[in-house]
Amino acid sequence: MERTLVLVKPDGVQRALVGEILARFERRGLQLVGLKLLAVDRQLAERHYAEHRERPFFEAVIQFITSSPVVAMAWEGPNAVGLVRTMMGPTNPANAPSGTIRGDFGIDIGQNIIHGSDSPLRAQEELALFFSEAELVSWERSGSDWIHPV
Ligand code: 3AN
Repeated sequence: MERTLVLVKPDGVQRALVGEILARFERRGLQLVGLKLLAVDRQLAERHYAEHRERPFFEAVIQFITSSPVVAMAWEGPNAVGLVRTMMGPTNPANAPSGTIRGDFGIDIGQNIIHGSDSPLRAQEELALFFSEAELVSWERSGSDWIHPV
């Protein structure tokens, strides 16, 4: 069982795509274990995007993620990290197939609607950045055995 962090970025929140995105993961069979709306400050943004510090687009992604609220979600399930990445589609929405979140809703690489952790290790680190332990809730969902072996 894995957990992963999803952020609906400022463009996704402003475009009222939160419900649509949440519903896709919920319907797929992932289980919601954390959820909040927050304004990301510069310090949190820099920690989240630390691996991109030397890239030319670093300042642009910091400006963007701090420009308007985001919705942070923690999802749990078998292979949750990979499943979310597949459902998101590639980083550049221009290359994203229809049926993926970026392929259905995006055009621009800078405004690509959603973030999902790219490995189980990063997921643990990113979940700790956005949620306290108390905000991540372990709960038994009735009917999980109709989605995957429990
Ligand atoms: P992903 O979000 O698919 O894991 P990353 O981690 O490579 O992609 O990039 C982080 C964010 O930085 C992306 N979501 C995107 O908004 C932005 N980004 C990545 N590459 C570029 C680029 N070449 N130009 C502008 N923004 C970029």
